[in-house]
Amino acid sequence: MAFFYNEPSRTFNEYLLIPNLTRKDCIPENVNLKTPIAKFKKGEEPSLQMNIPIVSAIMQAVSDNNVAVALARSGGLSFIFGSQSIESQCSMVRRVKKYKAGFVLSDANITPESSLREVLKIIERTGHSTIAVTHDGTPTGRLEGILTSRDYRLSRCSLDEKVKEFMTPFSQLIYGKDGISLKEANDIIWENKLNCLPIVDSKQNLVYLVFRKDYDSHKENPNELLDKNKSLMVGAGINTKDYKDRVPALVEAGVDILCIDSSDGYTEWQGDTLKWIKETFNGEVKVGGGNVVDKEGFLYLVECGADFVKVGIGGGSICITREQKGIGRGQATSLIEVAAARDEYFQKTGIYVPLCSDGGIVHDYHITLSLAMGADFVMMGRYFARFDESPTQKLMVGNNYVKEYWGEGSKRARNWERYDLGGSQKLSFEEGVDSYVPYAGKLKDNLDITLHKIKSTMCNCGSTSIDEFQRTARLTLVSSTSIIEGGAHDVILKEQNMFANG
Ligand code: RVP
Repeated sequence: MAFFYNEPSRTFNEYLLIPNLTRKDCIPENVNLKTPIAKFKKGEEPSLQMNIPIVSAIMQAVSDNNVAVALARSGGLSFIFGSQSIESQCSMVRRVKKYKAGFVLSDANITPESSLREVLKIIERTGHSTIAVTHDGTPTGRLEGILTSRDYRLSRCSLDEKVKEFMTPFSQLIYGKDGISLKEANDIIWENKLNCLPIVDSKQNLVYLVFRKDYDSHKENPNELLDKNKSLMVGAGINTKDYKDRVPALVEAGVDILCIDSSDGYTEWQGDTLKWIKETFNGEVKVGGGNVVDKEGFLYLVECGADFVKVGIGGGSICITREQKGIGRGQATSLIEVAAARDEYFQKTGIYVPLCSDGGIVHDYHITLSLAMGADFVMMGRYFARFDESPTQKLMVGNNYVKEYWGEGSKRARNWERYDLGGSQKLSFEEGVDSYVPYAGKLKDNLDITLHKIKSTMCNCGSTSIDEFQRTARLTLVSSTSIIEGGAHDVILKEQNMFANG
């Protein structure tokens, strides 16, 4: 006979926190949200930590290099989506690793032999009017010159004219040397009335461009998540098919941590992938596994070498796995069971394996609940898809701005590997939807509010660190009628903001 769980599985909405004594030192400014992201031994400092307990989802509509930069600058980490070619995923990772505030990798580039016609196409594609002319047309090739709209007159020039005939050549350019500070670059820009300063290395290869406007908007960010070379940290999603090619390329590109991206991680394919990575890189490359929803799945992945374990099946906002296949479990119940298994494993072995709660975060307080239930960090897709930095289009629907957001298992992403269970049969069906989410502005502005709410709740519960919070939090189940009591009720609201959540 099949096994039956006695209790129904539950979601975050069914729980609330009970305040503990708030000491006078429990104020949001004193709350430290540092959290481990890879396993470590009892008593040792975690080898990899984040400054906030938040990562962005391994999804085309969420985690490209722009979100990765914005999130790492706020202390978290993105896992760049894996449902793209190895080359383009590595190029996104490189862009994050090379990022320096105010210094940008040129993304409009051309060769000296190209024509004005091709220049116009690049301007249309990128929206940039400053174009770097490099010997091979790459962002880091030998710099031959710079092109701006001041260099040609469309009414006079032939579209066949070659770039080298009208560009400003390197010999006439003012440039900065690699290693120069942003302040020094900005001084050169102002002294010479420039809009853009190219930065080159000792071999005249282009390294960065510095634009006047970037310095103006540059703000210090004390929470930035940096590696030992002071580059921003970034993760990447991988699959269990092409990992022998993808992982070495990502490591070469400088990735800090990997995560196997699968809706069901309790598989031998995932076990093989973890073991191969651990053996091939002598345990030095960090990799998470998942997703799982129970003790068995957790232990399996940890024994195969996972550095962290991702929890959750079917709770994602765009996910229809539960409807399509009938597998999954309420996110809160999954997390509570896996966290208990993790704590037991820690008692037994002295090794602490961080947990990531993935999917289904609708309100900010769900993040706080996840931490109280034992997660060390959360992964969110919908949350980040709403921001300026996410890779998708902003559109006007009705009277509201929205952004597109689609699941990795939707026809649009076609990331069938995430759901594939091996074998030669190639029939695929959708496990995700294509949708809109309300546009919400800049990542940092929203994240600052979210973090403030988390810190405030932790203060109510008498905690100034995640570790303390996990040990001392008290949670209660709520009845369906008390859920109604929790919202505004029995009043006529003056303003109905349909898009308020986050
Ligand atoms: P959410 O934050 O609720 O939007 O959920 C994001 C999570 O949903 C991802 O991290 C992933 O685990 C899951 N996902 C992504 N695509 C799909 C799908 O198409 N079913 N599900």
